Amino acid sequence: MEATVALAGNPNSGKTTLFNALTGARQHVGNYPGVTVEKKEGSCSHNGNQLHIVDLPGTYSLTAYSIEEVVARDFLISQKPEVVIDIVDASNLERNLYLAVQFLEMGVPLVLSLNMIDVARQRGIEVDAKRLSELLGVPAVPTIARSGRGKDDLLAAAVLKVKEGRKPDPLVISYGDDLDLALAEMEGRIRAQSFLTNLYPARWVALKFLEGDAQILEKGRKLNPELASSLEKTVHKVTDHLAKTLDTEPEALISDHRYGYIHALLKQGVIQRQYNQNRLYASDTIDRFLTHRLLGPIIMLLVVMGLYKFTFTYSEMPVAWVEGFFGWLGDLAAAHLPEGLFKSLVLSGIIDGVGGVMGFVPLIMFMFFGISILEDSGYLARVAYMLDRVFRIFGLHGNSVMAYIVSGGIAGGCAVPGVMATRTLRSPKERLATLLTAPFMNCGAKLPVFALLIAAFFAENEAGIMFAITIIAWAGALLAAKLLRSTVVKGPATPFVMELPPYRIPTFKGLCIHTWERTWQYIKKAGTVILGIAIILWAMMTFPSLSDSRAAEFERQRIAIAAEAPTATVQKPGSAQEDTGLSAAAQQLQDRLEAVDHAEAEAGLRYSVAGRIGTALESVTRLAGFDWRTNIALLGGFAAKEVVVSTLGTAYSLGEVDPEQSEPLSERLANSPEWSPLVAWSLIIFTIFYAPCFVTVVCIVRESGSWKWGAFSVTFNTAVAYVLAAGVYQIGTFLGGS
Ligand code: BGO
Repeated sequence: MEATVALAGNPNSGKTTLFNALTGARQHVGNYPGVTVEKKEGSCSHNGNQLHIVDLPGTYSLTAYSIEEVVARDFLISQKPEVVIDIVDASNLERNLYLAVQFLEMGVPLVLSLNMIDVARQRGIEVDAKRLSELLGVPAVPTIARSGRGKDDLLAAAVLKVKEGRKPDPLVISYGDDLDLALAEMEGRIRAQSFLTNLYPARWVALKFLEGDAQILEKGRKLNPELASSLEKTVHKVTDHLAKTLDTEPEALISDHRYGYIHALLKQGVIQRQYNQNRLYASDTIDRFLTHRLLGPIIMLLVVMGLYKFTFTYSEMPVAWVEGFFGWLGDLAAAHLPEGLFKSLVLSGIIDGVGGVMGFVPLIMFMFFGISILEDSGYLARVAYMLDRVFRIFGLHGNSVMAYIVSGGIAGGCAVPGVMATRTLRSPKERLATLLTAPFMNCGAKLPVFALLIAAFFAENEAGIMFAITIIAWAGALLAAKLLRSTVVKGPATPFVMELPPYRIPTFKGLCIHTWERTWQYIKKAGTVILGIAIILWAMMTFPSLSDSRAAEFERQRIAIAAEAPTATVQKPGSAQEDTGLSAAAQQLQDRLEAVDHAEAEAGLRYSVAGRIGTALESVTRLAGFDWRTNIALLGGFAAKEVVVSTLGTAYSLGEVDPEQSEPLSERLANSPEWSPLVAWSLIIFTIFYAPCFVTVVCIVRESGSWKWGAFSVTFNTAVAYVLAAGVYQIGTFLGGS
């Protein structure tokens, strides 16, 4: 076999020494074409295999900052050596692996030479080559170039790599929310137009655009000026955004995350320091407490609990203001609109539907603010790091943590980017198990449902209940993952590495921008999708209306009651005279009339399309404690989870005797005989686990590449949700909790 082997590495890593040790006298020196960079070539043989060795210029990175970097990169692309041996200085692994990670991101077949292992040892650093190789997925061979030790093992590993002949999948590192989203979006466009993809991986091209790589920008502009300029526009947008929110640039953030990746990698048992060399950085010192095996999880739970306490305590007043505003708006519309369908649409459909969702904007804003602090400071990455260990037990991967957190692991995320974040997982099985279970997390849309039920039934312990909901979601997701990994998505586990970016003090401006962006997304959704769905569901709950004969029957009942007491003053509840005192007979009359009104409203709702669907499902859902109105709300929740609240708002206001009497939905539920804390728990459980919203299902289909998994997630999740909710309700009822 004959093959070309490129030697690469940082300056002073021992590249020349190794080159000489490998090639001996069989070498010659020239120049790379067109530049004055020296090119050394030589040859050697191993077990009958002929290897042509090319010494690449020493570089620290693969971005076109210097002529050496451009030469090294161009050689890899134009000559396509069968294997690259990256010589890393084992006594200075963190910095040297920076280049190795970039080779892996480029999808280059790589073998690591852990050189200067003797120097590392002298400095008290013991490197576990096997562990490093396992984590990075490439061979790592300890060498001492000066004495030639390890030379044969290195050649053997290189020959084996050539014989494998498999082009490795490029390494995907997560660069944080902002960059990952931009990268995914740019990658899609690059792939769609096969832009430079004959030379480089699509994500790598996107990354180079973000890093402002002069050579790739120039190549791109020549090849497809239109696409290049649209990519640059995205880069400008991201750059502005990062400058405002994190006071940094894409390039710096990319480098932070790469170092974070390496840092985390080395922490996973790759390096053992024999004695303290005072080389601990500030972040390391903080990490000693925050990611401590025992202290870390306790601090993490306290932080999450503190976040909920902060959110519920400070949002209480503004939530009341917004609710008050919608109440006032309802009164205003009730007073000024003429009786009829339009009034019902405005009051029951729009104001109660959208108002119910908008009422939670302050709460969501506070929650997002708290989460932005955790995220921007770098703490969230530590949470992920700590949970890594737990994830392996459930057949998931360390990188699954980020997908869970983005999906709402700390309440308030969204499963759509969460499902997309699973792209950082290399094993398809682990990726599938993650994307199927990430929607169990408590996304921002489920929050209003929980907030409503907590306000109605558990107002005395809001933060505690929210904390319990978080724990239930995590436990459920992990157990479901374990179940999937032992059945439909069986397969071996792969090693994991996570990025730990250094700690930063978040800027107030950045926190406000991140909070506002997410809140605005929520408000926009309430004003568009949810408004639309609220109107459709209102129509479904209003039509067809009761037949004339049935309406006339209720009217006859009213007339009959009124006729029994010709002298009593009959009035509507809530009117001004109500409090002035009625005689006992008049009060009794009024109650009877109210009962007829209520029966008519309920009969009307039940007769409607939605009512019929809800009622048809009732025989099954009763086991979980849900009546037909809740069924309608849950069906609406499949379009978007916030709709559960808006639909309950509409259903209960349509079913009310007097919809003009503005009462927050939470009070209506608390006063309703169909509801109890047990029903609330059952609905909470169901909401956590049942079918993801429609957009998430589409994303699951796209990411898994099959409708089968989209359909699976709808049926599997709903079945899990139903079994759990019915279990809770039945056991609770048995114990006398209803
Ligand atoms: C001098 N172990 C040890 N201990 N040293 C090594 C090893 C190893 O595994 N590998 C290389 N070195 P280059 P680049 C030197 O030159 O190959 C040493 O830039 C000296 N020179 O011997 O040049 C190697 O090609 C005077 O050391 O690196 C060399 O990648 C005193 O690392 C240096 C001491 O190797 C760099 C060392 C006049």
